[in-house]
Amino acid sequence: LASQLSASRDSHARRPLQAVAPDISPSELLDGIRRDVFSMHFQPKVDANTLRVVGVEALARWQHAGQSVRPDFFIGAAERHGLIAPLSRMLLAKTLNDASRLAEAGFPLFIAFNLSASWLSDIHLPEFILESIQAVSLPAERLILEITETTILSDLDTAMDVLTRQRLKGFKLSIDDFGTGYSSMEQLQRIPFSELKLDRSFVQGAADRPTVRAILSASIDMARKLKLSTVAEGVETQAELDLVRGLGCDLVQGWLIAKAMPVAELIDWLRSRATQPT
Ligand code: G
Ligand code: G
Ligand code: MN
Repeated sequence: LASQLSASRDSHARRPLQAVAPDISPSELLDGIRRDVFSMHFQPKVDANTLRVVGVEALARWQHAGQSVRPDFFIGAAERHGLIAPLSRMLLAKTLNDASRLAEAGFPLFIAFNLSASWLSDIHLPEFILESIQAVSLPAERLILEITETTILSDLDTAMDVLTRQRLKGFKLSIDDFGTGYSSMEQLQRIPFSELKLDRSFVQGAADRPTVRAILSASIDMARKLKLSTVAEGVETQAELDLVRGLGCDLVQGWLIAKAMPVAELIDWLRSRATQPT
């Protein structure tokens, strides 16, 4: 496992990686949970115009040999081995714990957590999440649940039931990786989302491909009409920022602003940003 993890650590090919990723066995996962090798990193989401930080997305990491391995490996493996619930419960607890630290440090930001497809089919999930946030006194409206477009489509009925109850409890719902799943708005509008995250392949492709730009532009317009706030993912350059800002995108997230980082580093980053002139 050690060599497999380090061999693919630097790969950026997210989806192809999943297909070739070596499987992680149930006992390796359980052992990882027991030894507490997982932690959360946080990537800022900023206002596209003012660059003010409004929230963060929690991204799971496996601390391994001094490196942090991205979740492509272990999330998929946990789903296949029926271990997504214990893993996700632990990741949510860590996220909420770090969210408390952030709030105590004076940064009551929106916290986005990625919900796995297989955890979503648990009908007790809305109650569980509510109890979890109440335990750390986080207001429900501060939690955003990101669900990938493909997840929603794979079981629209269950997704609709569980997600609607989550929305009723006050959490915000976000459509993640929009543009990759061929869903129709007719399907998506049946679920009470408040945010649409434009997949980074569209954001990055829009600069030099007019057809991609047209899709991006149409998606942003449609989102606005549906009163969804929009987030451009994977913004790496000033040109990409200018482009999505020009198209009317509300928020941006990407390496141009910051990579995901542990909560202590995030607090330092937020503090140094607060004292800088803009
Ligand atoms: O940095 P990045 O490699 O972190 O994330 C890769 C993918 O893994 C993202 O698409 C993200 O949705 C997913 N992911 C990251 N953290 C989590 C998590 O805590 N739970 C789930 N289910 N997916 C996650
Ligand atoms: O959940 P989601 O699919 O949105 O996961 C975000 C993923 O995108 C994470 O793997 C994160 O590390 C990655 N990411 C975030 N910002 C950038 C960026 O600017 N460029 C690239 N290539 N990847 C990014
Ligand atoms: Mn996400």
